[in-house]
Amino acid sequence: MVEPRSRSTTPTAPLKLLFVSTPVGPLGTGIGGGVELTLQNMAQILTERGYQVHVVAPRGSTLPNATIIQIDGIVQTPAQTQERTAPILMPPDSVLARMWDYTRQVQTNYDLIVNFAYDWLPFYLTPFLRTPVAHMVSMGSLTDAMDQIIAEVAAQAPATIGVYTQTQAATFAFFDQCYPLGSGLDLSLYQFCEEPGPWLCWLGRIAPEKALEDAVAAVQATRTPLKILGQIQDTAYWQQIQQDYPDAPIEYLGFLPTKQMQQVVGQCRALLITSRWVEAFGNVVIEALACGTPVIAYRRGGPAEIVREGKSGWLVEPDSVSGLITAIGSIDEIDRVACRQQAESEYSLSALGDRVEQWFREILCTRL
Ligand code: HBI
Repeated sequence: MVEPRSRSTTPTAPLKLLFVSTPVGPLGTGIGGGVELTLQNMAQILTERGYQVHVVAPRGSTLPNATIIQIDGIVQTPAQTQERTAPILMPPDSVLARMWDYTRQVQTNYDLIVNFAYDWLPFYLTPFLRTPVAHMVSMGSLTDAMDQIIAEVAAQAPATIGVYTQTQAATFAFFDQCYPLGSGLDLSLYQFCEEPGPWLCWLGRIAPEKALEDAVAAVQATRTPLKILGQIQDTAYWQQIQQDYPDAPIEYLGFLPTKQMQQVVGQCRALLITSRWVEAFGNVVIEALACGTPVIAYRRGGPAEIVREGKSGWLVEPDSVSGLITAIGSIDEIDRVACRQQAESEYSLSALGDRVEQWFREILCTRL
């Protein structure tokens, strides 16, 4: 009897990829926020699947098991600190300019370049380059100059504008030309914790757009101890919070690497997300769910797409401290096992890897 032929899917020859990092700071320092984790996780799953991944990044960058080309130069001003009408900023001796000059020189060694910078230059250079560029857009609409240059690339090179969520895409006029990728984590790095301590936690870059003061105001009222983790990006802002809430039950633990961070988050009753701005995604949300820790978040941006109300946490009226206080009182209604299960079904590294491979295929076949 003739054996039925297995449906042969033509295997895509493993691609040679060049990842070009965010220029706001070295990878591994936390200054690059969520996009650092995205770059690291994409590099990990694609390397595991046989792709060659090289990473161009500012000097001082670290990345587990990836080939990094370290580039000198002045880091870029964080885009979220700029006015909407801000002109394009390029410091002299810019690390961004140098990373892309290097990329120009080596481009023919790669099948695809992936840009992780939320900056004007990589988008402007895209049509000058012979190797196709995929753009991982890490934030929602912030400035007119970025909106305009991304729109031009979206029109010239379909499917090359990757975003985290539909909510983030919706902040752009070209929302229907964005390719939603969600995110993903190496869940083996996150231990499920069944019995938390009394603490709540807050995790992220300490900067005005993250509105840490709302979380501090809420725990001041409920007298629930709050552990704070993350990079202090705006020192004056952090000092102001401590002055405004001198006897709030808060403890700052610094920016911890994933292993230590997840241990702390897993022991907490809930993660508080208080962002003032439209978070593109909210990696910290799926990091908490992976530990079994429910999430209390403003109904705004990516977290509002991730948190399942009453299942993996509570969504709160944006900027409402009293809403946070009410949700804190209802945390024990959430099943911590359901939180971990949502991370496993929707945000595993392999789920992200599938979505990214499909994205690359769509870009390259439109190029062929
Ligand atoms: N600002 N200019 C600029 N470029 C980036 O790549 C950038 C940024 N601000 C924040 C940021 N990237 C990352 O923290 C994102 O994950 C938000």
